[in-house]
Amino acid sequence: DKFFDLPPLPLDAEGLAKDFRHYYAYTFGRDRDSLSVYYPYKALATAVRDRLMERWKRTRRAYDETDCKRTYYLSLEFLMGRTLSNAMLNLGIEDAATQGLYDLGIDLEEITSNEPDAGLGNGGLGRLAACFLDSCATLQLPVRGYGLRYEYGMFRQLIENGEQMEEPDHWLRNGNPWELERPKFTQRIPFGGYTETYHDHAGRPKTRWVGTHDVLAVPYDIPIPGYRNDTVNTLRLWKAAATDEFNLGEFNAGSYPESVAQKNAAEHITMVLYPNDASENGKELRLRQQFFLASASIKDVLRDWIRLHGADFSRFGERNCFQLNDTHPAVSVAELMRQLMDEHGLEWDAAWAITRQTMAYTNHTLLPEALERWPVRLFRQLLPRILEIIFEINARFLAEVATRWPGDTNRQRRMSLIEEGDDPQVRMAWLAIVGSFSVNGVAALHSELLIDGLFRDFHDLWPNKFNNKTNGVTPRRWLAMCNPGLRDLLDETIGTDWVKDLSQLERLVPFAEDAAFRDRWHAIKQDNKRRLAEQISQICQVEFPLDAIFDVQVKRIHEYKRQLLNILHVIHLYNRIKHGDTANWTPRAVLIGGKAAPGYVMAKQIIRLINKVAQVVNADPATEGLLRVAFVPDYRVSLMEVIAPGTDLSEQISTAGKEASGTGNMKFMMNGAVTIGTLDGANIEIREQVGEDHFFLFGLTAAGVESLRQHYDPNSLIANDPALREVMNLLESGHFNQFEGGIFDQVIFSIRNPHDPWMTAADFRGYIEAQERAAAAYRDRHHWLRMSVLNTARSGHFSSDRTISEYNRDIWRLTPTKPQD
Ligand code: DL6
Repeated sequence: DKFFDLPPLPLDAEGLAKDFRHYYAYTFGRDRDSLSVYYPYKALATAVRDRLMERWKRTRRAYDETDCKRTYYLSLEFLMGRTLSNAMLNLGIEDAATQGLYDLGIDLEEITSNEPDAGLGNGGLGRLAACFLDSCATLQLPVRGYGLRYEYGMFRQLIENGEQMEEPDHWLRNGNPWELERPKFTQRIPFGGYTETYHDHAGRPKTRWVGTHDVLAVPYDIPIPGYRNDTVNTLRLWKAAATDEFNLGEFNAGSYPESVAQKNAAEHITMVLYPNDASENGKELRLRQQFFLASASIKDVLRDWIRLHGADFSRFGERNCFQLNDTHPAVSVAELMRQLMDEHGLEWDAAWAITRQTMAYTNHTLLPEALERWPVRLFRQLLPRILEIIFEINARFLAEVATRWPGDTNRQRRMSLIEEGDDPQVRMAWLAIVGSFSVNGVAALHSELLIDGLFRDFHDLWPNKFNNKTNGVTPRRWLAMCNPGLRDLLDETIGTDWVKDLSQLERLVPFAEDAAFRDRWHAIKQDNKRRLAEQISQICQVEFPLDAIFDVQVKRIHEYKRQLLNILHVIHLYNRIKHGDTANWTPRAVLIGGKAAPGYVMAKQIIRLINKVAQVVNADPATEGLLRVAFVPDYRVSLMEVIAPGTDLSEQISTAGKEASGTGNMKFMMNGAVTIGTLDGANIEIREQVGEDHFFLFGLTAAGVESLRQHYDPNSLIANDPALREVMNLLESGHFNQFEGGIFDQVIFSIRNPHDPWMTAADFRGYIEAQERAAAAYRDRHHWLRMSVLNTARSGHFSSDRTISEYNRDIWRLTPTKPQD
């Protein structure tokens, strides 16, 4: 006990500075000649990590000793961004660290800006997982994240001659001070082989999966600190490694290169994140990743259960919950069945009862191209035992459907887990629904559209399974950390409780009427705009004037998100300037950023168009002081931390019914931006919260989009709208691609196409009128500031703490548990 009884580490400036110097000089062996900026970061990160470590152990002990119910958040993506500043904020040591380093002549911000982003996700879905972990720790809920430790995260985006280029992101190159390898908990994951039946000692027929090629799953743990509450939860990421016997055979036969090649093949599983966010990946390696995550995580959970409770699983179902982040980990349904039956001896009914009591599934998209289906033949070859179990689940499920709707074979075909055809497919969403006790969408509209459309048959069968959990974002990173100026004003005005209880922001409402308060609000916004403008100037060589309205759309590039509509508006403004139509003009700085999936040709052309339009507009002396346009390359979490505080107008302009929720919309709102948007995803709830006078609404509704489809005629819309006609004329005349004829033909065709699923032309008129209203509102500074204050004041609902409290109330039912002293 004496050995383990360590005094708590100091949290003051002096103590931090002392440890910082120790790590810098002794652990990393640096001195005054060392030029690398990386080591000061690593030394400070290590000092901060020490302070998390003691709290981490106390948290783990408390969970074990109270034997509380637990939830496991299974996700192929965790878009964590940077860790250091967030860890210091949550520990409450930023001021001490600033002071301690200042005393050593070092600027803290220079250090924190040297941390690479952990880009282990594509966009909203992965960042949501990261926000959820922060909220779970802050609410002291026993939740553990499980994911993959990709060697290469989201690619880095470069723009060359207006086009997107991709570069691999080897984010682990310099090591990762936040991870702790835990080889003791390594698991063995089977692939390939075949199944055979045998009889167990009691003479019962059993199945086993044999002849497999196994891969090791090695866990790396990352601490997830709660906000100033001593809780530190865990994100466990699996890395693939070859087993020893994997290469021994070949090695003994004298084929060393072959043995190393096999080892590499095993390790490929966690080599790279698939960079598609809105279309299925459909590759064998991706299915390997999915099963690898599911199998390793479930083995880990069952091992832990046995450690605490022995091999009696009768209470496992009531004590554990797996939350599936989209269908990516949905194979977990069958894998839990397999482990319970084949490895722990349970009968089908007992295993199924446990599975249906523990699995919960969140859907994140209605786009048909993103719905995962896997060829049965691929399953048979890679995961033969899992396929057998899926067939059995399906047979029993279809019997239930037949009992409920006798003779309704169409319905049975629709609901089958197997889609018949030349190349039959496993429908992963159906597997997730059948195997789960809860199915939720991520915003009110999205959840309604799910049960009215895609999941209708299942809703008919099990209406009580379906629920909504509107997304949220963590106010720690997305307000307190990224907007220190605003944080200080909030602290002074309404006290400091808002960081843990964002509904407190409501207390700002009366201050929207206070002119002196609005002036202070304005000064902070201008500071944040200056910071953003400096970055844009450095990265893009485009100067944003601070009196302009900062009009921003940053998110993945996708046709449904309609960056194209945004750029059509920019062309319209440029055309007005060229015609001298600039009376009562509001200067405008338009910022667009986002990555296109590398194989998504149309999205890449849209990026190119944005860049070409920006070139022409910015180079034209007529636009000076009136209009600026920039495309910021390599949009990522750390960039959003600068963008959100400096934004005036938030572009949320997707085709209604297509954006499941959106979460960028919430980050902008919290930081006092006003939204211009359609009635889509969480925009609807944002508008309800802030009030219709403080939101610039335009466009078709989801129902309007569907009913217009039958007779959509973009060409007559273009012919009858002079503004749109002139925009199309500029585009079609090659004005933005003078020496590169034809490069935008496909984009232009999509606008004129009567089958354009995204209906860009239909919303053009409403959009430019809403933009006009926004521009006029911005000219009245105090009117705008009032709206800005009210947006922040009414953003409390979009804290991920609220979302997670609802998950816990309706789905997980965990008891908040404090770490032990
Ligand atoms: O739920 C998080 C996030 C939503 O906010 C976005 O609206 C939604 O597009 C995204 N979904 C995905 C999955 N595939 N697609 N598309 O990333 O989830």
